[in-house]
Amino acid sequence: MNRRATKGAAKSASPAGSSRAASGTLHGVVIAAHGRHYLVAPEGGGAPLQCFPRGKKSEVAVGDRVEYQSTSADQGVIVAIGERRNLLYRSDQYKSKLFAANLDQLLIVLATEPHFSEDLLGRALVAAEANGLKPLIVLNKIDVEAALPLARERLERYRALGYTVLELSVKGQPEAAREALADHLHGHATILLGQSGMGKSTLVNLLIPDAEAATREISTALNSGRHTTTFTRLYTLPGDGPTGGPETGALIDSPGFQEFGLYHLTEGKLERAFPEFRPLLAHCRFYNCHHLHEPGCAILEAVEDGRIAPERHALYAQLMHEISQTLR
Ligand SMILES: Nc1nc2c(ncn2[C@@H]2O[C@H](COP(=O)(O)OP(=O)(O)OP(=O)(O)O)[C@@H](O)[C@H]2O)c(=O)[nH]1
Ligand SMILES: [Mg+2]
Ligand SMILES: [Zn+2]
Repeated sequence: MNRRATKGAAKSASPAGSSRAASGTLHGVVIAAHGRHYLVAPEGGGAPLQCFPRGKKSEVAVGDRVEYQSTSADQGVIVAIGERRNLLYRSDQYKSKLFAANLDQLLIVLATEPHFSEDLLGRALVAAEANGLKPLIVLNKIDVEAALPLARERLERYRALGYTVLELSVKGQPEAAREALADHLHGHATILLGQSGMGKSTLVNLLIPDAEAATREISTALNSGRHTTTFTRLYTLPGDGPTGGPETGALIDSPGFQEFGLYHLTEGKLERAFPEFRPLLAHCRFYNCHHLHEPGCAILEAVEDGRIAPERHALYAQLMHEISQTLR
């Protein structure tokens, strides 16, 4: 998939309240993705269908509203993708990988152990900001007391930037975790991102009563079946409506990952994705300042006198380098 194709994928959205369009196609929401296999929940209810996209390229994402035609009782072909509010994805020089579409929030799941990557955290925050998603950070497994002080210390910088950090023990104190998350999640479409083993699926299982059973079912249908999550899956939060579309509350579990390339960002989006840069951007000497080596750069001055953390500027510089590598 390339950038242009992603943009071009938008087609007519479905008419509200009806799953049957005039042309004989049906409407639904993509609730699971695993390679070219998708599960589509029919709008208006009913059992999900296993669907394949028409054509070779797979540009369908979890959270997409799609038009499909059924080919048998439980199978179908996706023929069109509805207009997207947004599309979260990662990319390197050559290819992109879709996370999900039509999101409101990005919940970054970290843990006291295994040791989390601050680079991935920084990238996830940038991705959230660049897509207009509200970022939330969860520090899970606070029951692992020996590792807690260091994890807290590493997150201090992000609290100072104004990001919400929720400290939880999803396994040790499930009720407290549920309570801490309820207001943040209700009524929003939230994707959980994080490295493997942080507790994303444990959190989903806490909040979605039948998630474990549903996961087993899909693992069978999509041919996986390991403990670690291998596909992206959308669940509707209890009491939040039937299909989990953008107007209701949804929670999206995703496989853990180690790389979060953002080669597709533009320079303008990138500089604005750092909240601590924003108030300074108008104060650089040159209007087209890249904030890397320029004289009179307000960002570099702030790094110099400690108002901006050098590590954050280093991440910015690395991401600038990456977007300059894109084959345009
Ligand atoms: N000590 C402790 N362990 C936890 C907690 N929450 C989850 N775990 C454990 O952490 C391990 C990984 O949890 P998962 O929920 O599978 O992690 P994940 O983020 O979904 O991992 P992937 O699917 O591989 O991306 C499991 O053995 C959980 O039991 C917690 O609050 N405390
Ligand atoms: Mg998982
Ligand atoms: Zn500058």
